[in-house]
Amino acid sequence: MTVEQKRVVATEIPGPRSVELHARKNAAVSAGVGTTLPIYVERAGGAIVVDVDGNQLIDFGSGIAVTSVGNAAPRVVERVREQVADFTHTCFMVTPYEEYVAVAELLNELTPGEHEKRSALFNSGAEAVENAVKVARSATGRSAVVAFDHAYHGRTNLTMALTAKNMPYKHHFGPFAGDVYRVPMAYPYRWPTGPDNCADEAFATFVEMTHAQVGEDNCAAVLIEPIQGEGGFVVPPPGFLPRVAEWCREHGIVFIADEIQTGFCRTGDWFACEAEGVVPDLITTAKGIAGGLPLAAVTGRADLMDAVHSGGLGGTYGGNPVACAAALGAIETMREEDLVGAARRIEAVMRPRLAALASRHPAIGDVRGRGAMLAVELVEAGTKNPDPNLTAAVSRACHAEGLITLTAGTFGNVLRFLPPLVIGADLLAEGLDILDAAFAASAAS
Ligand code: PLZ
Repeated sequence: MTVEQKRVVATEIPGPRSVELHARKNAAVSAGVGTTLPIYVERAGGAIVVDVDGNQLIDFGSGIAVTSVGNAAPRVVERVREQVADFTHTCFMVTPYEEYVAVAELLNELTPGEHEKRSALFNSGAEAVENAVKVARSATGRSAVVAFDHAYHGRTNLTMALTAKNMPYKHHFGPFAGDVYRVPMAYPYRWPTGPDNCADEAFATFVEMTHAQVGEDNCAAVLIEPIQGEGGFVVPPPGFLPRVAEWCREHGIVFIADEIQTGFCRTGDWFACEAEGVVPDLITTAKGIAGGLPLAAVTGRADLMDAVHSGGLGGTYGGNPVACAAALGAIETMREEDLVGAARRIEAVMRPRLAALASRHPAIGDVRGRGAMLAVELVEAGTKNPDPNLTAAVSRACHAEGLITLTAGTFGNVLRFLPPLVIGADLLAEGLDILDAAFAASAAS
């Protein structure tokens, strides 16, 4: 690793060169493209991001759960270097290459279930979700898709329809794709009759609404994130996912797990579905799969994936050889460095620290997540009223001290943590100290 794994705050954050670049950004880039933290990146390695002013920030975001193997991970860099010198593109649909096939083989092997599988590769998470729906529709001859409250599935037209939250994802962008239905998510903290009733009641409501408003025979797919990402790291209570999957199986409905944010060791398993032994019919992956290069996939039952007519799935860049090489390097890193174990060790350190923080700050209503995908939900003390302002203030205070944090949640009141799985114990502890101080300062003001 060429970047020293050390936090450095050399200037105000953002520093003068970043401020200059941000002015250029505002003059050149569409206002529609937002910025969480306007420091401009010069280099990054492992769990440190270096900006153009010489600041070195601790990364608790991993570019939204992408660089799980660390930024510019050595095996990823090496494979990409070799591949880019060999050839950059041919289009897999025109003249194929081994790297794509090798990634598909690994996906078929690593995703849950021992059944025969096939994969297809794409460029982005949204594209993978769109294609999973295409496969489900083609294989079942049905069209309806059921999605959940607080879901996030992307920004294309169909995936906007599948995403729950209006601002900023959908506002003024309709009309959206049809035949999409939404049901309540099993969200223990906010379940009206309390967390203990959540699994049973949410399952019953899902069945009732799907039966009454869609009809099982019209339903091609049920699409769910096993732990919701953008929606605020909502973890459904034990038993909910297995029952939904089983009910889908009984009715010939394709159960699609969107593991774009949860996949590839993030939650302390290769895939989040494994925690409850859930075997999805189709699974969508992206983000962590390729250590920072754009790659996404749909993997699933061979009978479903092969039901599509030849030529029905594809795209110019899907499974680009450089992105595939990166994926081979990332997956090798996950295996060689036991990143499943690393995610569990991160949880073992972070969860007690977050719980301790919650005991001191009544604004923390809930601590949740799994593995290295943890979050706190912030409310007005003594209520469950979301507090997005405090959430933003704490996040900003972290940024000012050189810690990259992200927010999430339908109500913008969730502070989420997605450190690279290779983060060292010292940086992890230092990041948590900064968070602690940020809470103390923001809660006091
Ligand atoms: N499904 C579960 O988390 C992407 C979105 C960032 P793309 N989440 C980060 C933003 O504001 O655009 C995501 C996800 C889940 C699908 C997607 C979509 O993946 O690669 O961003 O298209």
